[in-house]
Amino acid sequence: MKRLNANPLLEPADITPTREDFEVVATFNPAAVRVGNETILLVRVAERPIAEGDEVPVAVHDAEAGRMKIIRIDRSESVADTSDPRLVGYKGQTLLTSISHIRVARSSDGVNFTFDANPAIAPTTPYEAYGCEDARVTCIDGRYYVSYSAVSGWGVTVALAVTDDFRTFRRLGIIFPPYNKDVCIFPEKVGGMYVCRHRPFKSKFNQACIWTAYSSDLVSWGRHAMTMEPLAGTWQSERVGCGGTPIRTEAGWLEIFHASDDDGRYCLGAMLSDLEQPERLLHRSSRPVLLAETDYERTGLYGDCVFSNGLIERPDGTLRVYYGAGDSVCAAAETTVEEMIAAAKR
Ligand code: MAN
Repeated sequence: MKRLNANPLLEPADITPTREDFEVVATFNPAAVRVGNETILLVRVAERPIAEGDEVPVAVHDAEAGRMKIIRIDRSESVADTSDPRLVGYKGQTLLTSISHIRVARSSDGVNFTFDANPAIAPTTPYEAYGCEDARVTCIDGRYYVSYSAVSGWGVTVALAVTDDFRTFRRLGIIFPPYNKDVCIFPEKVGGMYVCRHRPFKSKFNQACIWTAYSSDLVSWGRHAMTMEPLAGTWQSERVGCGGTPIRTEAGWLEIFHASDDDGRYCLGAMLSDLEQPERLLHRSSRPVLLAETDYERTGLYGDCVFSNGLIERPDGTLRVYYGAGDSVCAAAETTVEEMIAAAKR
């Protein structure tokens, strides 16, 4: 893949926080879709209350009260989790050091983006108390379905919303219970059913694998099947998860997935699955198609990280891969369907 010279495309300085007492810490992991002449990104915007002194301020959305609750954790009270700056331990709970919402950014050239003035999907339901993260968007019969992580003290779940205009979004509820994330919906039915990928978390018995499921209404999912496991001793040893909307090609469904190794380093890979039975993996790349190399990928809220949930195929067979870098900014790279098929088979 070739990175765009304009990278990073969006960064925290490009947006004003939702409140004067908040600061934006990251604008990353964008879903991507072409609508007419516009490229639309659904960006994860992570904010936090501005600290006053030696504290870790945490914002949690209170659905009943309909507003944010700020918890000001004295550093002496917090259980420092130095392994992950995204989390903070407090009174036996694990909280997030930032709260995310999903925001639309628009562009006529796919490179220069402007954020909408207001959030598209912001914490509202009790399942979203800790935030709405990492959207993926799929156009089916002219409507746009958005899946995202809804995070709360009840765990990481997957929620679904639908929009026709990217201005108003209607919530369709939680489609996967905890712990699950990384859901992308295929752009067409296979064997008369909708298809998606999902990613249950690892446990003492299982690794974090990519699963496939089927549905007749996009809300109730079944016929679950394990599709792709991590590979011990490689760049994809710790977890794998799907990327943006799969693309139908002659060689199978093409997808750009993310993977992390035992050191928590995130790379992108290419995979191909059977057109008629997408739960059947055909090929996966033995080498990453993108790994964190530039400054904006190696540093940030969580460095050494490239994570893609936005994939756009252009009519000429070129691919635009939108991705989050260092859990902090949005970037994009360019490649072709042919090249990614070859990479998956390599
Ligand atoms: C992980 C990371 C965070 C995210 C939480 C909850 O720790 O992906 O960025 O906020 O999970 O989803």
